[in-house]
Amino acid sequence: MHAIPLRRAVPATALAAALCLGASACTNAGNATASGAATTGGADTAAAQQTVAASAPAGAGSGCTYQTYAGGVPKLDITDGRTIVGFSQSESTSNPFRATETASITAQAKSLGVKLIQRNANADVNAQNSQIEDMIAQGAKVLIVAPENSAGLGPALAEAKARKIPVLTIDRTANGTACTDFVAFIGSNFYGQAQTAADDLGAATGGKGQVAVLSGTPGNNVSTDRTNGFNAEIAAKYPGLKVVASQTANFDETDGQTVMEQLLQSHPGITAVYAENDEMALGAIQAIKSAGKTPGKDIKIVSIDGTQQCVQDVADGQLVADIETNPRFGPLAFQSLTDFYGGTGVQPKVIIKDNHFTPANAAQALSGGLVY
Ligand code: GZL
Repeated sequence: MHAIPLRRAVPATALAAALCLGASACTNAGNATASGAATTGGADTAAAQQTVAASAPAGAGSGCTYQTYAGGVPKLDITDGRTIVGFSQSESTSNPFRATETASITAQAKSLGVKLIQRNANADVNAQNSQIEDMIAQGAKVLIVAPENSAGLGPALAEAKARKIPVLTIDRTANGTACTDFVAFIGSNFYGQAQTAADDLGAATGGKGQVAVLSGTPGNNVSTDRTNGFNAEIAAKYPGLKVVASQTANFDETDGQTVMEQLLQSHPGITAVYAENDEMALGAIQAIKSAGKTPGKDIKIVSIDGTQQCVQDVADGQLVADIETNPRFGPLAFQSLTDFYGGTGVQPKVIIKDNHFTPANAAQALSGGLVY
């Protein structure tokens, strides 16, 4: 097995340090914290300089290994060029988050000599089940899965478990128990992202106004945490900010524009928007402009993902801030699998670090190659 090189973390640059979310020292995006850590982010360097933290700091307790997972599974060398690893992507790569996520997994697999097969479920959970079962039939012995939603993958997870095929979930969680139904979860701190979004909107509005929430696809932990975290922070700190409407736009740009048009008609007093992802924020911006209003002036908008167009919109003043959802799971996912088979073990919840793009750093982040 080729050990995945654990390069020394590149010291955070001044810019990278300025991008950090949360109080913790910020290092490179591929870095992670063990389960439970409150970190909601940290600086990133350009993806090319991705570093990978060990799966958990020493002393974080023994993690999940091939000996302890689901009663024990065969020890494999995933870099032998013969062992097949299957990657199940949930949504279309038309979304830059998905495109970057898929590219990161694919690139890391290639760099390690991993034989990777992959499928894309286009946001259809039934398709994701059958595609996972198909990859198992094609010979996949390990699975990396970005679940479409938290429930619904029972059949695929059950088949994988019955065949002693470990499943590593990234990006969203699947219902079940770590180290029993899946190895672990690697993803952002979505609740913390939402709290930061609420604080950004509170600052931009002076804590007053009428807020419309464009929520993500129902039925997954990302939408749930981003809604709950935002509402809790608003209630605790900004009594003058009233959520007058909250409606799903399914993480989709077209739906975001349609829903925003409807909300502007039903709530003409809207002065702020919280979009739970950038695709919906882009749609909302179009709707606001079509209504003859100016984003950033008449209506303050905050969003989550940190994609190129929206970070540019932050730099241009159309968005008040954009919290990154770091999709660069490749190094961390394969490091976790190395730890799983190598005996170090993988913690149940590994939080990837996200950046925080504001008017103070957006332009520099774009020119510094920190935005996907
Ligand atoms: C977050 C991911 C979300 C992104 C959206 O990890 O599941 O799904 O924030 C995407 O852009 O649709």
